[in-house]
Amino acid sequence: MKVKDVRFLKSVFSAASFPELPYPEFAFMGRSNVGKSSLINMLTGKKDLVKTGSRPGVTKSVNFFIMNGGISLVDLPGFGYAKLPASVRSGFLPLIQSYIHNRDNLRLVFLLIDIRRLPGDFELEMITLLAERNVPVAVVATKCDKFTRGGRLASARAIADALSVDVDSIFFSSAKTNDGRKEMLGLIDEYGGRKAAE
Ligand SMILES: Nc1nc2c(ncn2[C@@H]2O[C@H](COP(=O)(O)OP(=O)(O)OP(=O)(O)O)[C@@H](O)[C@H]2O)c(=O)[nH]1
Ligand SMILES: [Mg+2]
Repeated sequence: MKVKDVRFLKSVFSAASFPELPYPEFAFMGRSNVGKSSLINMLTGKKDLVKTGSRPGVTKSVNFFIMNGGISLVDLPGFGYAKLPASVRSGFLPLIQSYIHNRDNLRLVFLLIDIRRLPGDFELEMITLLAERNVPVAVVATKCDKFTRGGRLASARAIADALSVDVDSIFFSSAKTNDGRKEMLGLIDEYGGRKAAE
């Protein structure tokens, strides 16, 4: 898929304000600081489309973008960060949960995990919730530029074991080197993006 254009649609802070859209939707989910916003910038080829930052908790709302006039991309706030107080850490969880429950056009969720970390309760809970809603999940190991090829594979194996998924199903991404861009855009195509944007 070629990204022809992408535009910001709306930022919302509650489920009541989610826009009704006729497009297939793809969401980016994961802990704070895993690189959700950076990945959207990388996939769309627009460096400054979404605000990113070195401190966790940059994205505080659910942000909707329209790609190629017919695909909706959604940047979600992050969940958890060990260094933040528990109240802040879990504050976005209800919003993320209501997002999953309210989007009938949600075709696929990219669940991002920092390649240097192991998934925990949050990721397992999201996988369960998404399975209950029959929403496919693509697990993405982000920031793969931090490792050599061998290191990547070892980490992907550990992530796959923790989530009980096949290691070959894990995508690698880097917002620095554009690794994974083609594969992830291909997945968006496959899950309804191409038809939508024609
Ligand atoms: N080396 C490297 N750094 C990355 C990559 N992706 C993101 N980062 C850095 O990680 C930090 C967090 O990136 P964001 O894209 O803001 O992360 P986020 O998941 O949207 O974070 P929240 O909005 O706080 O939940 C920033 O300092 C980015 O520059 C990557 O692929 N490689
Ligand atoms: Mg963000």
